[in-house]
Amino acid sequence: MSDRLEDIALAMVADGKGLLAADESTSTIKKRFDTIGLDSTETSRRDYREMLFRADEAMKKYISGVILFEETLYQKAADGTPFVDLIKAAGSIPGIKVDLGAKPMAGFPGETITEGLDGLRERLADYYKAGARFAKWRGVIAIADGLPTWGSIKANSQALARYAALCQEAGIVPIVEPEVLMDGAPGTHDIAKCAEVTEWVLRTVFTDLYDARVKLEGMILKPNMVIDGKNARKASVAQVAEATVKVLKATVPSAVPGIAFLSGGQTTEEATAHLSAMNSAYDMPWKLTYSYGRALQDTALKAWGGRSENVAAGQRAFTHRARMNSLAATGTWQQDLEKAA
Ligand code: 5MM
Repeated sequence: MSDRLEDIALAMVADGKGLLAADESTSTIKKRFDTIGLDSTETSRRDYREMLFRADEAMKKYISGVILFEETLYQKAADGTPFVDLIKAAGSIPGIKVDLGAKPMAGFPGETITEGLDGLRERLADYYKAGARFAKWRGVIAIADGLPTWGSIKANSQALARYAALCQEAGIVPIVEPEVLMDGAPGTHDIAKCAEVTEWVLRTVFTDLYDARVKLEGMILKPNMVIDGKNARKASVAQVAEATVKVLKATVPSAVPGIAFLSGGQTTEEATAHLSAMNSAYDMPWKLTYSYGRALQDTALKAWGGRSENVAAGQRAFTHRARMNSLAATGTWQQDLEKAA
């Protein structure tokens, strides 16, 4: 595999492939395991992720890369094989979440700033040695009464740009993830509000990326879709697709090779339907694919339930979701394929 940032970025959004976001931090994976009544330990986290990474068909055919949490990057499967080697053997690329989380932003009640820039150059060098060829940093923007503020958008955008520049210096492709939340409180905004905020955020981010001298050809954008709040869902699949494509066309330069969406609290099937609707109905200058966490994992997590006898069932569920999203990435998903399965 070539070491050029441009080639890695293109491989990440290869036809019919997308990213598996398996970078839940320790507190997030605990919340996920709580839903199946499983304790989160180093071993249970290993077993869960090993189930996913050993789902051969999914990994080889549909998953171009996996975003890992630091623990997983250095972790080994039960038989001692490093996870990085398992992922590479499937022809997929290991990546690493490098931000240290969204923390309350001083002076900005209800908003967060993502931390992790101090010492990042040194950490990136270590992650590169460990095999990571792309990274991810997530800035979080909440919509509520009077929010977001310009102060929080600007601070998060500048942090994303600084992070992206450091990644490229280290030979690592940055995934730039500015997430406008659909499931933050109160989650009652309409789709027009989401469009307005997403456009504001993306315009700011691309200005800051330019100012930071980030090479657009060597990055991937991971945005939210333009969608109404989780507690006010009304927009149809076609409306979400139309509004999302409109905002992206207005803000994302065509030099960016690919856009890989987060699912952000959409149901698994919604996330697939929206992606497919965009790819089937619009001509776009970039690849549009998935970088889903929950939308790729939820059904697999439930089918597995933390029990070794259910590993095959969990892998089947994961493979099915990955295949459906692969079809969506080429605009050829149909709802009856879900029922058939
Ligand atoms: C998998 O979750 C990622 C990390 O979350 P925490 O740092 O809060 O543990 C998250 O950034 C994720 O990669 C994206 O939000 C996409 O996941 P979803 O579930 O929204 O598709």
